[in-house]
Amino acid sequence: MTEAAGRLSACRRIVVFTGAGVSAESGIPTFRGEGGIWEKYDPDVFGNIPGLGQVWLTQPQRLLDFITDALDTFLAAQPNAAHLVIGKAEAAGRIRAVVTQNVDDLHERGGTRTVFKLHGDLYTLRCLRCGRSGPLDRGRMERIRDQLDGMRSGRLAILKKLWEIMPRCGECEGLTRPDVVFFGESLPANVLRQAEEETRSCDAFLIVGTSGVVYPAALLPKLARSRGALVVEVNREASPYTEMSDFSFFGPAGSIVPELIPESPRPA
Ligand code: BJW
Ligand code: ZN
Repeated sequence: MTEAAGRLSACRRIVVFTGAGVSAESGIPTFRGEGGIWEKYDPDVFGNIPGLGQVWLTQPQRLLDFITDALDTFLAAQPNAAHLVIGKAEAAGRIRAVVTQNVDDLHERGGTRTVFKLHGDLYTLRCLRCGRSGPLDRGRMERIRDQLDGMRSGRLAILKKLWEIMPRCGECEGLTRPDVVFFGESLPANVLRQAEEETRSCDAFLIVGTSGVVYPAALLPKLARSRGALVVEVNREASPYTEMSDFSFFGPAGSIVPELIPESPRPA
């Protein structure tokens, strides 16, 4: 650990690449593995738009449960020690950017300013009619959650309620959807391009809490490696990146990341 922290402290352009594991200690479950979201909600159904549309029509109660679970979880989550120390290291000029697959706002709330969100943002809505984007603020999320709470009154009533509470576009009143990237959808091209640029030019690439199985995001560590960056991995368990990493640390991100990038500024 001391050696990896020492090597990182000499780096001036660190890119941090994160997945669901960095937010696990904030109370947001990961997708895969024990206790993951997909133990409860089948990714073949809940991981893509056609699947979600089908659930809406045939099992609206399941969709209601999915939305309620998501709102409860995201509204309660707070940045943990990993998000906070990453934000402080960026402010101290040690980290260039965070590239995240997460749709939560915990890096931003942890103080990081440059966050490239490869899989979109749960707190942004996109209009299905005119394409404009707008914020989904926490107050609005709370109101939706309260409207859904305790609603168990038959399929048609649930369908009607879901239709009523779906947020509308402020410009054209069209239906909106969360600006999140589901399977089969393209990643935001400009975000991916900037993430690749940062990755190509970084001197260290710190991977935190991702299973590394979802593409094209999964290619970034390989890009960093091919450009000669120091690659350090933090995960609860071995991943596809373990073999190619210079250092791998297995344990909770909230304990390990603060040890790897301690708050004291790097030597000039
Ligand atoms: C801890 C910890 C702690 C736990 N501390 N660590 C065949 C081959 C290759 C590619 C494809 C293929 N078939 C289809 C594709 C493309 C597809 C893909 O990659 N699929 C693979 C799964 C096979 N990709 C796409 O579709 C992407 N788009 C695309 O490619 O566009 C072009 C295209 C268009 C049309 C057709 C084909 C291509 C889009 C990907 C979108 C991903 N979206 C999701 C959310 C879905 C919405 C929802 O259901 O809510 O994004 S999927 C999900 O996985 C989420 C995550 O961002 C992403 C990555 O997961 P992550 O973050 O790694 O989490 P986990 O749970 O997997 O892992 C957590 C890790 O943390 C674990 O390792 C733990 O050990 C660790 N951990 N606690 C430290 N405390
Ligand atoms: Zn609109």
